[in-house]
Amino acid sequence: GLSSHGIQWFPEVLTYNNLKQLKEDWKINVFRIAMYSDAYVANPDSIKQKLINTVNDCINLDMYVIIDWHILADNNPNTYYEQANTFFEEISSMYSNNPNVIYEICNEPNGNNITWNNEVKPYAEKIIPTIRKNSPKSLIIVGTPDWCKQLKPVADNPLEFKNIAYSCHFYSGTHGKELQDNIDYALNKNICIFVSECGLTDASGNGNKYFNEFDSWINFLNNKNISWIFWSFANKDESSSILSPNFPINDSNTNI
Ligand code: IDC
Repeated sequence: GLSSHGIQWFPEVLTYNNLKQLKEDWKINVFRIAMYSDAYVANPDSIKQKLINTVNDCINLDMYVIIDWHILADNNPNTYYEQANTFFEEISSMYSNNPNVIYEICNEPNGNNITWNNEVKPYAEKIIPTIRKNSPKSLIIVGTPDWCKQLKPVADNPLEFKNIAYSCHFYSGTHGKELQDNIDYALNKNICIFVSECGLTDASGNGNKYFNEFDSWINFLNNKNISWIFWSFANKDESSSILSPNFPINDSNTNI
């Protein structure tokens, strides 16, 4: 699948026509909507409306759609816990029991003091029941510490809920065998891993592209039946964007 960039910055490319081409020509079957939590908190109504429009487009195209509460600069998922809880309460009642919709409750917890046991797991233990109350079987993806690389503490102390996947994120210019070993450690403990974001640049999202390293990552994931989503479907002038900056965003007949 593909991930949007932050929908507060690059909403124009998220049209029905573009999503339809991604499904029919690019053969993606899952689209991730990255809704930055700090942008949402600053401006909830307009960002939520853009998210809802795109979720509806994906459902109408019969794709999976991931609603990504994209924490990043806010480091700790508990920073905006109240807002996250209200958001997931509202959105899960709107899409109650819709099998297309997948919930990603915190993009990338990060920072030295943000641990699984003390911060991320307690957050998940509060948000997951909020979603489950409205939508008992929905797949929920839970972010892991250190920008979704620290899988061992999670595998040693997983959540008690069913239908949970844990996210692992890689950028092929930065991450390699050490992270793959973490995935193997988790799989050996029967932990479900979902690569809800990855890229072929370094972790900055810009600079060189590392195609060979990316290919070997995809072979590794395919061998283990792990889903992956590419960052990003945007026309920003940076190496991780798949559209060029002069992509004609206002032309509804454009072929991607
Ligand atoms: C990057 C964007 C960049 C933006 C930056 C800060 O590509 O344009 O300025 O975020 O908002 C992640 C994050 C994702 C990052 C991406 C590349 O989830 O938001 O996007 N990345 O740096 N984790 C690892 C890499």
